[in-house]
Amino acid sequence: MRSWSVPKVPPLPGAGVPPRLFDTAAGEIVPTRPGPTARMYVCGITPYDATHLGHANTYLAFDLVNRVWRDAGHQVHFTQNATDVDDPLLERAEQTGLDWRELAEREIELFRTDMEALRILPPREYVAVTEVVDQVAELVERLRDKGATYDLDGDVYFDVAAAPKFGAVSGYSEGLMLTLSGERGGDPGRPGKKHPLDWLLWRAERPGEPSWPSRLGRGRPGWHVECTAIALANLGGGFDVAGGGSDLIFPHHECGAHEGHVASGEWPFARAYVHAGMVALDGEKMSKSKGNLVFVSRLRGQIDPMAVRLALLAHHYRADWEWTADQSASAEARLARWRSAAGLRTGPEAGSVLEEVRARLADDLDAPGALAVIDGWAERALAGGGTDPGAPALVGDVADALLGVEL
Ligand code: 5CA
Ligand code: ZN
Repeated sequence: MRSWSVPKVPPLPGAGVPPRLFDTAAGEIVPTRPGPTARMYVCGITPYDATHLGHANTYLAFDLVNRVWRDAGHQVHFTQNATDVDDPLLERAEQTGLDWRELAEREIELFRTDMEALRILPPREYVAVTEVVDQVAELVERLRDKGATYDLDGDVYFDVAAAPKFGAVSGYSEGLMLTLSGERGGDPGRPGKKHPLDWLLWRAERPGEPSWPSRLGRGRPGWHVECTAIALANLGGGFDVAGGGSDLIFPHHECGAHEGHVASGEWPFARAYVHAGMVALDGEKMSKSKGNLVFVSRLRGQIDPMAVRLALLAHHYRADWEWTADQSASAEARLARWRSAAGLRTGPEAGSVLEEVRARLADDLDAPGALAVIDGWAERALAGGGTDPGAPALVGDVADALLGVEL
């Protein structure tokens, strides 16, 4: 489906280096080593409610990866899905009396507007699951042909015994996996399964639920396999980064990795699994199901979207943190300082600002460190220091190209 518009990215002198990133599977910060084209898959929204700050924080993290790769001279092939058919969406549609398709379409459109306002670089392919049900069914058939699945009352399950490296992405204990599977859309207690951690690949048609014809019978895709199918079809196996929030480590990225492994024979399915921290409100993870949300669309009606971006960048992407209203005010104040400084006729030399911001971001996306570099320059500039006439414009370009903050 339609992606969203591409923000301008000003060119910068010289080139940066590909970022080092914390890979959940490795349990440490590792270099990314993309080819001429870096390949990234980032899990998209389930469009049953508006984009909240937690979503924005996650997409912003991967936008930084995108920008840093580009600055290092790479093309970036970035793909994202939208889970436009899934239980929570169907439930919300039922509750609100809306058609599930209309609900999904409306929220996806609002998401596009939010991403544009935040200057998030769009994916090359933005794929709704309902557009590719055939591809997903074909992948499930491929897994079945490899002997990795079994049938349970018409539903198709992945047999965890067919995944010799199960656990390699999350590193979680079986006990934790069982708990999380129950909390995050799995069905560890369903009678008849061979193993509680086996997961659903294809859900046979139920009365009143949407379904599509396939050689597996009428039904709809299970959650994890949608992303595996979309990533494989667009990026191929062995892509550079699979991304999302840390709530996707298990079961979503774990299960997807083994589907990809069995289907393609390639391991690892993604070279790095990168996860953003959780944003909370009032002590609890912001989530559509809990309803403790700060919507991006509402906040950007109150403050400049670039201040929203700065408020998020003030936290390291891997940190779990809590949103408080005072963060709006400090982000606005920072934006005003940066704009004043970047509007001066002269300023202190800024070549070092470029190099230091590059170094901070290449080091596992240290955005707070990068902000501090620009803060320091702005303070010196506003104090009247510096006679370089090119410096204010260069700092403006650094903020825009690398941090996505247009001054
Ligand atoms: N459609 C699936 C992925 S295939 C999904 O998880 N959708 S979602 O709408 O629930 O979340 C979209 C993205 O935002 C995911 O990467 C998720 O990890 C992230 N996310 C959700 N809640 C938060 C939060 N409170 N803080 C940070 N990131 C979050
Ligand atoms: Zn996903």
